Amino acid sequence: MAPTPTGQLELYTLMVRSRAFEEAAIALAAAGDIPGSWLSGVGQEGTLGAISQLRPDDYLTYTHRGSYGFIGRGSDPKRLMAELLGKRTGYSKGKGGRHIADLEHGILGKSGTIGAHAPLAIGAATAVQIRGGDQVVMSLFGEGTSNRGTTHSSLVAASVWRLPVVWLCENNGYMGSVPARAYTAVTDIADMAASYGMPGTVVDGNDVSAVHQAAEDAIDRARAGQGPSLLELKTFRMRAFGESWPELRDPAEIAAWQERDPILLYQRQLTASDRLTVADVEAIRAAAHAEMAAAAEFARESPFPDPAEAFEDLYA
Ligand SMILES: Cc1ncc(C[n+]2csc(CCOP(=O)(O)OP(=O)(O)O)c2C)c(N)n1
Repeated sequence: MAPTPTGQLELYTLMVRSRAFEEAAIALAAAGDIPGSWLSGVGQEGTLGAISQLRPDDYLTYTHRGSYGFIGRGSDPKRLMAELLGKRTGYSKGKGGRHIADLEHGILGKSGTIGAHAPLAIGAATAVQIRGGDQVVMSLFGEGTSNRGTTHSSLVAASVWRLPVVWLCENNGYMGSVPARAYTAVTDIADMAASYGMPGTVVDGNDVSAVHQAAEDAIDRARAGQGPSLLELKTFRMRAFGESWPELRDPAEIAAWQERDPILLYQRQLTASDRLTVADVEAIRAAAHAEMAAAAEFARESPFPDPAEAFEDLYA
């Protein structure tokens, strides 16, 4: 079922706010304010069609890329940005950097070791099952990460134990600058679902309405105790692998995907059906940029943690 008119505007606004966060983070990275490299999610905001449907008490395990998962769950952009800059006011008190967890919004971590978060989804889903709840765990991974052993084992476990997991593979076609055909023998990761014994669906990841529809079915199925599903969202990242990395992909390919920018596509859909006016677009964009500029300012002005805090919050 398509979102209501209000839901459509909310979804569009989430996409624009996510993009504005990304752009603010890119500027901070260029200024040298973000330690390490920022791995931008620009171009992959169509995934919000799935994430935005989670209930507040559901769980999300997230990849290394971008911020839209957090914005989609309602995380505070100020605390997110502060964490990226390693500041004490950040979600992990400045000790996680871009590997953020926001437990208040059910985000169990942003993977540092790729594929390491898939078993976390199994843990959370098993807890839901033992408690007899109806929460859903959504777990994102890239097509490169689909080849990790932890990902395979987790998909098998989810299926065998009929766990309420929605696996979302964001297939952006590249791992670093290496095209997927060089490291994956199948064209569609969704084809692998048959071997795990769960439904697998290929979705146009840049068409947020299509993502919404496919995710709704998978979420319903998981919530009803019918087990996991695998959705493969075909998409593209518009930035290089990381902000400190060179862009080695074909400029013509990047330009072609620019035409299929998920925000632009949705904007066209909504304006064509009179859900959105040009004035709305401008107002939503201006508000998003002001919000993220304030988040960047907050992050810049926040203090670094005290060195003495380095040994706090450790698990031993
Ligand atoms: C176990 C492990 N190996 C390698 C890396 C380095 N690494 C970080 S992101 C990444 C690429 C992952 O590709 P994909 O899953 O397709 O996601 P994308 O970056 O395309 O969004 C790699 C190899 C890592 N973090 N962990």
